[in-house]
Parts: sequence; structure tokens; C-alpha cells
Amino acid sequence: MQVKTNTPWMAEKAQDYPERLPAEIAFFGRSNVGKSSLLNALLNRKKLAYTSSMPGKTKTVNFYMMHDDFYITDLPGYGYAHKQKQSNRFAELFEDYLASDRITHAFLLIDGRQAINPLDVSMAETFNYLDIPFSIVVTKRDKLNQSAVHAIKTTALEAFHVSEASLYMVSSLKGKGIESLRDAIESMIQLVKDGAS
Ligand SMILES: Nc1nc2c(ncn2[C@@H]2O[C@H](COP(=O)(O)OP(=O)(O)OP(=O)(O)O)[C@@H](O)[C@H]2O)c(=O)[nH]1
Ligand SMILES: [Mg+2]
Repeated sequence: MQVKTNTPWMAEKAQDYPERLPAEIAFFGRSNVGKSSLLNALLNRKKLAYTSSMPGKTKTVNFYMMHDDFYITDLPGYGYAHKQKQSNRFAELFEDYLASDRITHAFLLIDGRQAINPLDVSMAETFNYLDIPFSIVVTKRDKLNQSAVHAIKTTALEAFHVSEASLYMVSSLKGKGIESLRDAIESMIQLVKDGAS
């Protein structure tokens, strides 16, 4: 899996999105959960997508064009807005993007160290409502011991009503679980291609 261009196409509004490609994989999740870090880990790149320990780093829909004719999009985090004006802007950005009918598969990232947030559950409900297939990715696996891993798995399966096959545990920092997530994305893309031919 390789990125075509080093700079993403950045857009806030639907009219500014790039031309569609056969598939689009999107990373959703609360601010600071590790979306941009995961993208870098998947692509084996250290600083492709900007990351920060301060929440609110990503502010637009960032489209990364991949060699295999699909986009991965990195999104702002929800649940964090410094100012009301920004909060309204983000609400519109998400509304537009979700309604765009572009998303082939969404990955909903949750931080393994935190309790599942109602915002995450409502995000999953929105995917279901809009018929957007999604999987859950538990991030920062390196911060969890064995019993915490077990606990978050059980709660996540229940909270999001997904099967175990749709739950990934990753550490972008240590590279754990990255390979199997990459494989899963590649299989999804292959399926889309097979369907199109
Ligand atoms: N320990 C650990 N820290 C991580 C991991 N992934 C990300 N982080 C840290 O979490 C913080 C946030 O990472 P980002 O990738 O910028 O998070 P984001 O979800 O893109 O954040 P926004 O763009 O603000 O929504 C950074 O300090 C990262 O170094 C991980 O696997 N393990
Ligand atoms: Mg980010």
C-alpha cells in the first residue's frame, strides 16, 4: 500500500472534494485517538500526516491518494472544539462528508485506555443509519496490559454490535496489529476492484 502524493488534498466543503476514485477508506474517531498516527504507521511513513499531543491537529478532510486507485481520508477528531465557531464548522464538515456517499469503509478508532464515549456509539449508529460499513480499531495497544485488552474487546463488541472479525487492536507506536489492518484494507480494495470488473 503506497501513497501517490506526499501532500493530501484538503477540503472542508463537499464542493472542494477531489474527483471520486473507486474506493475510499475513512478514519473517524475522537480527537487525539491516533488517526493521523495510524495512517503514518500503515503507510510506513513517519511524518506524512501531521500528528500532535494537542487535540485538534487535523482540521480538514485530508484525502491521501493511493497507488491502488483509492483514497484514505484522515479526518478531524470529534468531541473537541476550542471555540463554538469551530464546533459548528466541524459539524458541517462531518455532515457533508458522511452524506457524500463516497465512503467505502469507515474505521472508527477508540482509545483503549478510555471508556467508550457516547459520541463513539452515536458515530457507529450514524454509520448504520447511512449504510456505511465500518470496523472498530482500538488504538494505543502498547499502553494496555493483557486484562485491559480483554476488557476493552468485550465492551467494544457489545457497545458497537460488531463481530470479532471487525475489531482491530493496534499500536502505531510499536507497529503491533498494523500488518493485519493493512491486509484487511487491501482485501477490501480488491473486493471493490473485483466487483467493478
Ligand atoms: N502510546 C501511543 N501513543 C500514540 C499511539 N498513536 C498515537 N499516539 C499519540 O497520540 C497523540 C495523538 O495522535 P494523533 O495521531 O495526532 O491523533 P489524531 O486522532 O489524528 O488527533 P486529531 O487530529 O487532533 O483528531 C500523539 O501524541 C501520538 O503520539 C500509539 O499507538 N501509542
Ligand atoms: Mg489527526
